[in-house]
Amino acid sequence: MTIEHTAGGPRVVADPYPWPFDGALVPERTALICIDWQVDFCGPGGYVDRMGYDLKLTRAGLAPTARVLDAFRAWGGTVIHTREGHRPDLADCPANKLWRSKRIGAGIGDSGPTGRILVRGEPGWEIVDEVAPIEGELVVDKPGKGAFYATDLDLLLRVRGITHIVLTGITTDVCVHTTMRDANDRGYECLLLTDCTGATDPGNYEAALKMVTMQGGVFGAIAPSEALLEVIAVLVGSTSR
Ligand code: C5J
Repeated sequence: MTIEHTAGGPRVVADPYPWPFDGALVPERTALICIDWQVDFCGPGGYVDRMGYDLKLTRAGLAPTARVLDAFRAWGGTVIHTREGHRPDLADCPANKLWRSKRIGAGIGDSGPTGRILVRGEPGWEIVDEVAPIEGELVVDKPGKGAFYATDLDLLLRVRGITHIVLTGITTDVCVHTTMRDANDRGYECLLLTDCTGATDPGNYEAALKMVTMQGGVFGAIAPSEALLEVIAVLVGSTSR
């Protein structure tokens, strides 16, 4: 993999353009957002498992994401984790979301091997150990698919002066995409790491990645994590000299 060196700084070799557009990749203005790496989406007995989908697909991005987390933490960028879930009384769960989940056999609030499905505080709602938050990292709880809806995520980013966002998480076509689209509309420069995300359907995964790259990068860009790690290694090296 080669790095794209420009006057603004090294850029990630990404599709459809070297990321970020302005070459300004600095830890003070960059956040890694890890979306919904919860037992409910990638653990046995959780929501996705109960719906009958293949957990291998949603777990595939765990090891690469753990490597990116290590590098990001060492570099000094902001790390934010999100969790999808509802209040125990389900007061924040729309009736149609509840109805659909019951219809597919994984009713939100129903009890199962990992506690009550998609309910805050239950074992299934926790982030899995491989990519768990560490002391000082921000965790955003969200009732919907997008991480900006009904949360303080935008405020957290703006208070810190974040302008660039790297996304990992599950599922690519649902919560990751909704969050990336919304972040893009708000002016954040986004990169989705292709091996650090997964969907419940391989076709949807591929389509979701392709959608990002249309129109010259309609929602930002995509790249394998290795491409980002190479750039971070250069940036870390240049500041420690
Ligand atoms: C879904 C999510 N797929 N985290 N949630 O319902 O993508």
